[in-house]
Amino acid sequence: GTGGNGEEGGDELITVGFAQTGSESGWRSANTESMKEAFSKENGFDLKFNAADNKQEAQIAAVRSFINQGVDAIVIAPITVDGWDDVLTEAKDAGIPVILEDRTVSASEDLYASWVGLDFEQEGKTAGEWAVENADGSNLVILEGTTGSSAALDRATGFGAAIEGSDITTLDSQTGDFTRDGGKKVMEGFLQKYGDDINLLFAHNDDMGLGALDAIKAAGLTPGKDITIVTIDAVKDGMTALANGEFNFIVECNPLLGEKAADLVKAVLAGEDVEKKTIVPDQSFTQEQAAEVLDSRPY
Ligand code: GYE
Repeated sequence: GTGGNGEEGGDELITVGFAQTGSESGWRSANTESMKEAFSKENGFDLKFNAADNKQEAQIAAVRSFINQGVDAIVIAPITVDGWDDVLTEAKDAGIPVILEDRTVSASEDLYASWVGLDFEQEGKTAGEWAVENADGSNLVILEGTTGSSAALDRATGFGAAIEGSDITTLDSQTGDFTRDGGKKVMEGFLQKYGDDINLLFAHNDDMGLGALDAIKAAGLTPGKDITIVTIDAVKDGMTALANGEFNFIVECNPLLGEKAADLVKAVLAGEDVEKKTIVPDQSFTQEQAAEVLDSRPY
């Protein structure tokens, strides 16, 4: 309006609905923060944020509500790979482009404009290769991420391929839902069942590994010594445990995807051709490397 509302470019803000998984982990907090920062008013966005508490139906309902509100674009961090065809088709029919961030879906590529995320299979492979090199002959238990999520499925695939043919014996593998609490409870069960036969733990994320530390200590065992621990994410608390010698190896998973996602939304709305897939590179850390970089980690 001519009177002005004091809000610079207020009329031209791009309305974006972001359907986040929930708030299950340190990685997720860092990802949410990165998204909120990138989709800020200063950057030209009006962000509608929803976190679905890791419930697929709630996340689909949030996307449907964004469609009904007529947002300009929708960003989804899909909890599970399956179940997206209907609502993505509804978005497409409504002419609302969808950008995926973080995890992938099994739905046809025609149903979304672009995806930015990580190579979860490679993360699992890197973790598995380290385990074979440094803990061959061990008895392994695995804390899996959320069942049906691409992060859990692909990490399991990569890790499994890397340890195939080694002398690592998998005693058990169960989901801890990517949470500290889940990791703690499942690890307690593993320790009750297998006792000190367990000498290797692979957790699909830092938080489950951190929860498992409590269970391991309560069982009178020393994490990082009696049980070698490999995790994925490299968030602050995980890196602290690694630098302290309680974890043995972490494969990084970069949560700072906001800027790239915001660029993709702008490009797609401007009618530009964009890459269907953007993979953000990850590194990995030993205990020594964690101690060196700990202070400079941004999350
Ligand atoms: O590793 C885990 C989070 O999808 C990459 O989800 C993400 C995973 C991450 O809960 O901590």
